[in-house]
This record gives sequence, C-alpha cells and structure tokens, in this order.
Amino acid sequence: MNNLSILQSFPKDFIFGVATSAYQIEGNNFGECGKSIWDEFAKQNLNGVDGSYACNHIQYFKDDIKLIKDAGFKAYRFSFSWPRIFPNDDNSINTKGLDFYDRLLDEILECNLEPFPTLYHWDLPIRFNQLGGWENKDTCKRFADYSYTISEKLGDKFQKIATINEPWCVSWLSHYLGEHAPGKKSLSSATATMHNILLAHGLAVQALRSNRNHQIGVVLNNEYPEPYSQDTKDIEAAKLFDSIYNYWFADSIFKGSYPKIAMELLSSHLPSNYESDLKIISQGLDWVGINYYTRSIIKYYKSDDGINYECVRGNLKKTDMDWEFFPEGLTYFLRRINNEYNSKIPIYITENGMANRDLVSSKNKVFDEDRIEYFQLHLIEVLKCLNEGIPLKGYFAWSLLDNYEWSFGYEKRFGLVHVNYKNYKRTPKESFKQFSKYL
Ligand code: GCO
Repeated sequence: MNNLSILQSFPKDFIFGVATSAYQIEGNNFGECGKSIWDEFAKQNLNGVDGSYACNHIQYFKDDIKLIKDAGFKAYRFSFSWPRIFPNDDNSINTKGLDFYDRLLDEILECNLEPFPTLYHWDLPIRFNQLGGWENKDTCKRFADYSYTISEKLGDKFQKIATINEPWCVSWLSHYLGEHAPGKKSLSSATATMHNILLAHGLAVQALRSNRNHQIGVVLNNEYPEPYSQDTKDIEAAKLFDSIYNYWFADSIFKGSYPKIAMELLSSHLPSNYESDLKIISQGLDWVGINYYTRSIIKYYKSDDGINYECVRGNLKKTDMDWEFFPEGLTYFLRRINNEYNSKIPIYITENGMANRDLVSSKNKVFDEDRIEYFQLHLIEVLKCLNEGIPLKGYFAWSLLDNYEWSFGYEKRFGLVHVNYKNYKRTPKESFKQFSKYL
C-alpha cells in the first residue's frame, strides 16, 4: 500500500515544500511581461504552445499559496521572471512586474511559509538572444545587475535565494541537444554556455552579497549514469556522460576546476581566460539544491565530435516522461555531494517528482497512485541519508501544479494539484492529500 506516512519519521526541523517556476505557471500575457527565448522557441518548434496563459498564477496566486499552506508545507520554491521585471530594451523596470513579486512574497510570509526564490529558471529575455544569449559573456554581467536589483528591491522579504536552476539544462540540453530554448546544436555553443552560466552564477553571488547578507545557493540537476554493459566502451561512455552532466557543474562550483574527462573534449571551446573566472565561480555558498528524477543508461555511440555516447531507457517502472523509477540514484548523489567535496554544505532536494497520466474521476477526484509511490520511494532514500548524517535540510516536491512542461507543452502533468487549463480550476490530487494528511 502506497502512502506517505514516512513523512512522520522526519525530524521536526526538516522542511517540506513545493516548487514551481515562473514561465511554467504565471502566464506571461498578464502584467506587461516581456518576451523570453521560450516564447520564440515555442513559436518555431512547438506550434506556438507557450507560457502565455499557463496556470494563470498571476491571477490565482493567493489561492495557490493558500493551498500550500493548508497542506502543511513550510516552504515555497518559485522563480522570478527576468523578462517580467525587465521587459524593455532600455532596461527600465516594469513596476507591475516588481509589484507582483512584492505581493507574492507578502502572501508567502503571511502564510508562514519560507520563500525559496530562484533568479533564473530559463526565461532569458529575448533581447539578449539577439546578442548571443548565454554565449555572450555580457549576458552574465546583465544577470548580475538584475540579481542586484532583486536583492535591493525585494531582498528584505527572503533570506535564501538560488542563482541558477539546472545549469546543465541551460547549456547542454539547450545548446548541444537543442531540446530547449534557444534550440542550438553545437558543441562550441554548448561549452561556451556551460562556462558562462557558471560565471553568471558567480557574478550574481557577488552582486547579491554586495547588497545584503543573503543565504545563497545554486540548484544542480543530477542524472545517474548507468553503463549499458560491462564493456569498457560503455563504461567509458558513462564516465564521459557523468563528467559533462554531473561533475562539470559541481566540480567548478565546489573545487574551482573542470573535470578532466570532459575537458579532453571541451577545453578547446572554452574562453582563453576561463581559469580566472573559476575563482568567481567557486565562491563559497551557503547551501546547495539538488534536483533529481531518474537514471540514464549510457551506451557507446560513435560521434564525429567525440561525444561518443547515447542515452537509452531501461526496463524499470516508468513515469509519463518515460523516466525510470530509480530512487537509489538520489542517495548516490546526496552521498557524493557530501563526501567528494568535503564542504559539509547544507543540502536541499529542490526538485523531485513525476509526470503521470492521472485518473480524473467525475466526482472531482484525481487518482495518482504511482506518484504517491514515487514520492514514498524517494523519501525512504532521503531518510536513509539523513540517518547517515548527511546535512539534509529540506525536500521540495516538483510540482505544486500541473504546468507548462517545456517542449512537452501541457501534456505532461507533474502537479500535486490538477489544473484544468480551460477554467484554471485547481483540484488537489490524492498525492496532495497524502502530504496534507501526514504533514
Ligand atoms: C527542472 C525543471 C522543471 C521541470 C521538471 C520536470 O528544473 O528540470 O525545473 O522546470 O518541469 O524538472 O521536467
């Protein structure tokens, strides 16, 4: 029987929250929000299915925050939209945008929730794209300016803040695999972005700290690299995947260096003075967020550019994204972050959850038994790590609401709460009720 009674075994000070991101829920047709690279990407590649309306969170935000509170969660992770606050070419502030976050933060605080804002969750203002986007170092400086403004205007309403969400997605997924905006497929673009997004993180840390004493973190996604076979070629391929996907970001941030295996293929694409940037990138942080969903099975595959692997899926139970249930991978990464970097930094699981084909009954019930199982299996791993003494401080379920799942549009439902996109009605699913019951 799947249930979330395990929640009762966690220490009292362990924080449970839910996570969302701006572009995926807000609705950028509202409030004079500017266009981002995702609007352009959706127009070109997704038949225009974009975040124009999304969950209309801009109008329903009070209801949404109330849901979080009523369920008994203690924290809310969300992101600021850069194009909502700075929609204009002259970089002037959209007061409506700033005001929205001001009211959102007030509401969060009034409900006794701890805000966990993120500065960048993929909605780069479109004007930067015309100048090279994240391939242009100047974007990093503009990001630091934007970060400073957030700290100055809203920084009295939160302590914790994350700079970048999932730098691997911003760089590799979006500039090498071409699956996310801006949809590039080039090794040199990807490498430049893999470096610049980290530099943007570092410059933002400096900007935030120059204004206030924030508790600053970054959010890294990890995917477990399982070799397809014990053949040396597959094992080497899995190491290369691991080096690019996981080690690149953690090593640079915690050790100030890039991993050797990835460097053999990528170093020639890095800017000449990259080493001096690594000092900025590796400034000490106050916490780190880990997003975890699944594993990848890595198979040797000869490619002209030397990225000799492909990812395949295995035979374990799968989510609607075709991602396998592999909770052991979460333990693996929590131990790795704690042991390999010797930073003893507080760790939050900032995203974990699954897309599911939920069963919507006529009686306003939404059954998502598999999602309850997914959470249960992962929470068992989290508890195991806590008992080992890993400094885990909190867990955020992805996601509060069904929302815009990037290149999958609205088809994939990750929410604890069902959203009817015709009338924006929210219906708590059974998984949400399990959280409420045991929190
Ligand atoms: C992520 C993203 C989310 C996705 C989720 C499911 O940070 O990967 O934050 O935006 O919706 O991961 O794919």
